[in-house]
Amino acid sequence: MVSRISRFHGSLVGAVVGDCIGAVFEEAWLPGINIDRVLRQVEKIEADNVSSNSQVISESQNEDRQPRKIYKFTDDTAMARSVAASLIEENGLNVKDMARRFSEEYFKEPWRGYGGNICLNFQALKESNYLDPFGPASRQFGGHGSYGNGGAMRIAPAALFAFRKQMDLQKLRELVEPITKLTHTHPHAVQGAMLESLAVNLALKTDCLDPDQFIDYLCDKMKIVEDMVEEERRVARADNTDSPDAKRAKEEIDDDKDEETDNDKDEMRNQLSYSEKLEKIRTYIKQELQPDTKEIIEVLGTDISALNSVPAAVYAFLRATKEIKGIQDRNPFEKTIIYAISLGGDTDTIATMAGAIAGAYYGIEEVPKSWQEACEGVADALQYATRLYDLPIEHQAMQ
Ligand code: F2R
Ligand code: MG
Ligand code: MG
Ligand code: MG
Repeated sequence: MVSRISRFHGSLVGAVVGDCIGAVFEEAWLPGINIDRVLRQVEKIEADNVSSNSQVISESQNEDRQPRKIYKFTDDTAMARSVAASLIEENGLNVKDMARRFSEEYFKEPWRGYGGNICLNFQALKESNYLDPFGPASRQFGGHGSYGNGGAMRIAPAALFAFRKQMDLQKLRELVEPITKLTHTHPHAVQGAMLESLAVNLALKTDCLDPDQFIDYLCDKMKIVEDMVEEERRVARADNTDSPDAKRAKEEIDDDKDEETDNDKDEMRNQLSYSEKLEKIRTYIKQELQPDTKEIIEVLGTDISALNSVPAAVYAFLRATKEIKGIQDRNPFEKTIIYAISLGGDTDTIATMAGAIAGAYYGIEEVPKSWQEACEGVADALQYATRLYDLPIEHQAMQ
């Protein structure tokens, strides 16, 4: 059986290697990548590592040796590190502290490949001295908030924290929702972060993976989450109409937003919800012949939106339990990352989310040493995982 500490290490390191290796392909935004191409990249990382290790042995004899290439992490890992550091230092959620860490990290290294709009958020947070940590995000996109996957891509440390504190679904939501809403207030972004955190949390406590049961659990929880988020929206709308001033202000905003709101509704009507996509995944996993990449991209999605990327990450983890042509000699963790990247689109983010789930199940022993040595940020991820694991346990039964 894989130890819990190995799973904590595996999850955070799995996320880092998914980000670093996936980032090699992200900028191309390809609609599916031939698995042999991804495999060649991985083999290059492994070969570089072997030759660099033999060079270390002969260091004194060969001073001209090439330094080994280090694969840089991107915004996905930069933000996950802030989530981990804040939860550890505060032994809980302090939204102002986390907002400050996100923003300071961005201004220190703005070149990490952040999303187009999130940068405006960091600027506004800094200018307001973090006094209204949810304000800037809630005003983005005409008040709809960002539906990007930036909330889900960074949430793995919160899933580990929730596991350590034995949180139930409600407590998990009270943790994940505000962490997400510091930058992403759109319901799809919040629900996506919930799905990713539920998947990591479940992987941590699963000893013998049954894909159908894994989907069952996620589907049940996501139906509850989807209802909760919808109900909250209805209540917020009703509350907004209380005072005459609020009524007038709301009418003005509504006039501005009428067209956009209709577009938004149309878009939501045309998309499958998370629980509907999970049902699709269930069907795929059960069938003998797995669907081709084209169908996965069309049905689950592989773009920068949360709704069109978190389900693909869950699928990649479960798909790796099956035969995948061309990479059958790889262990299931490696298969998860290689397959996730082969889906194309937002490769670093889908691979980071899939890596966090796979690492939480298979443990650190399954993450190749050569990948760990080639990816920037692995040593820090190991430390964050140890510190999260060492936090005091609180007793709130997991449901
Ligand atoms: N952005 C990238 N990669 C692009 C490469 C960057 C390049 N190196 C460069 O410097 O130019 N990757 C990262 O972004 C994704 C996560 O994005 P996040 O944090 O969700 O960002 P944001 O800005 O909130 O949303 C992304 C875009 O989605 C559209 N969008 C979001 N909500 C919308 C809404 N309600 N209505 C309309 N559009 C909406 C916007 O175009 C946003 O800019 C990850 O892939 C990460 O790796
Ligand atoms: Mg990125
Ligand atoms: Mg982001
Ligand atoms: Mg990305």
